[in-house]
Amino acid sequence: MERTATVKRTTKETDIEVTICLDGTGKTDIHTGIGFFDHMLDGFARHGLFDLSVKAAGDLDVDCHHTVEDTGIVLGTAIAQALGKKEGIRRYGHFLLPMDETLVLCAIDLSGRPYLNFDASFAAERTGGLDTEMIREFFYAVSYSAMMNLHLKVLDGSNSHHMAEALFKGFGRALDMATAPEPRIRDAWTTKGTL
Ligand SMILES: [Mn+2]
Repeated sequence: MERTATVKRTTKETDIEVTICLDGTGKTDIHTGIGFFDHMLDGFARHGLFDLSVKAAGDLDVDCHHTVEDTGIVLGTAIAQALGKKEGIRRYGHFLLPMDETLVLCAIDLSGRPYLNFDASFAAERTGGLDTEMIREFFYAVSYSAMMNLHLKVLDGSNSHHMAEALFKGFGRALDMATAPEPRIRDAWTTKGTL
């Protein structure tokens, strides 16, 4: 059975709908109104082999803040719903993603205890229509709403586009590993009995 979820969230600032299938092939349909953010979410889904649809209409006349943060909340919620009880999965995932001069580390524990360790500083204030300071806010929102432990570190890098893209792709790869089925176990992989 495919693990999939659709989550809709509407506030005075944004109107967002996300559908994710964790057992997909990397098919995407992403429209946030921020071209660079679409490019990032596309890289995340393609490299995680998730099918991902994102429709976000936000107050971009203010700035990109609400749209990016709220998309993170809805995506994280959809990931949590698609995972359900997290039975029979690997739980931990990690990846080292190189992109030209950039090297990014991502490590994940689908522990049920949200935590973000984000270590990246961008030379550019903006990549396309995305304020680079929003990249941390996005991952913070995802980690808390999906209740995952998420470590993201740019170990090396100078080009902000590469750094951002490597973070999203590395996150996709690591999440694919963490959500992958582990046929040797039937329950959640923990000594506590539940995640
Ligand atoms: Mn690119």
